[in-house]
Amino acid sequence: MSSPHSSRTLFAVVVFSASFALSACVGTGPVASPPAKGPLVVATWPFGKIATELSMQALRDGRSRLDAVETGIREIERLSSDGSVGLGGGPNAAGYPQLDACIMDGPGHRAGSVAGLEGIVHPISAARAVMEHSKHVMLVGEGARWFALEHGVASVDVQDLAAKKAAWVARQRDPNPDRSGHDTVTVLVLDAEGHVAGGCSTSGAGGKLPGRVGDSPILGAGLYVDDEVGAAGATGIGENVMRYCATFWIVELMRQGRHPQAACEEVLHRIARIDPRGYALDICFIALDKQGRHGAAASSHRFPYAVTSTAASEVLHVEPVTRR
Ligand code: SD4
Repeated sequence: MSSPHSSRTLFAVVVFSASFALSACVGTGPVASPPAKGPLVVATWPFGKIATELSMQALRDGRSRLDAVETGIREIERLSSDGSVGLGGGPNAAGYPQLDACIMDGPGHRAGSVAGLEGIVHPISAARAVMEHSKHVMLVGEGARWFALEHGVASVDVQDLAAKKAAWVARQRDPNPDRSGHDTVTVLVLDAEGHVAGGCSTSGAGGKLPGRVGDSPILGAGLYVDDEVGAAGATGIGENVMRYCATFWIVELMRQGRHPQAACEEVLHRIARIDPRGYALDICFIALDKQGRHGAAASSHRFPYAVTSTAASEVLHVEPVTRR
């Protein structure tokens, strides 16, 4: 026969379980993904599915998680698929692309990053070269291009860019620069051994000033990887990400036990609480943890992201977070 104490306990367990199930279902995003074993690859946007599938194939072929990250992102850079990543991406205000990218590996906490890169076909490979062949983490502009060329990363001629910039200045700069065409491919990889890595590549915000650097090549802003916890990546208006060290924050919430989905949502709410723009931030996050769980969140619009496991490859969607 159960004692009053044990029936109270049972009641508490039932109420707790019911409210947990409810909270898992009522959110704006999909029901939080259950734990799964790696390998797992997650990427931003529908075009990210091309990257996640190539990354998974690289892992299946026995290649490293860094090869997986680089292979997936290189293909998006090659395709310049939505006019936003790679040399075919959105130009800056003066009419030419300046590209940002970074790569980070969980084991060893190693990273490489390039920003304001001109005329380099695969910025992600340049970032990897910085990580693997220099003592540094980040190179920018002319030095980054020089380093990429030294390491054999494919390039195009940039001699006309100075003239483009001069013409833009002579036009007294465009009063209404084209702000369209900003997107980023961010790829997060959990390999079969349970290690994480990630990378991102972008042409940055449409209509940006020459020399503007966004969140994507900044560790802890556009990308962060921690081999004890997992990884997180961002896309959207970089200024609204980098002022909050958003991906570092997401990873730290996961370290405290949050599911990747909950961590992404929480950081959005916390940024919206602080920021004068509230939820009008135009930012999105993806995250995965070492247990093979993933999630995403978006501030202001529906956000599709790609997930490829050994069992399935799909584009999932999250609705913008419900304001609180
Ligand atoms: C940037 N975060 O440079 C990038 C652009 C982007 O969707 O991801 N847009 O601000």
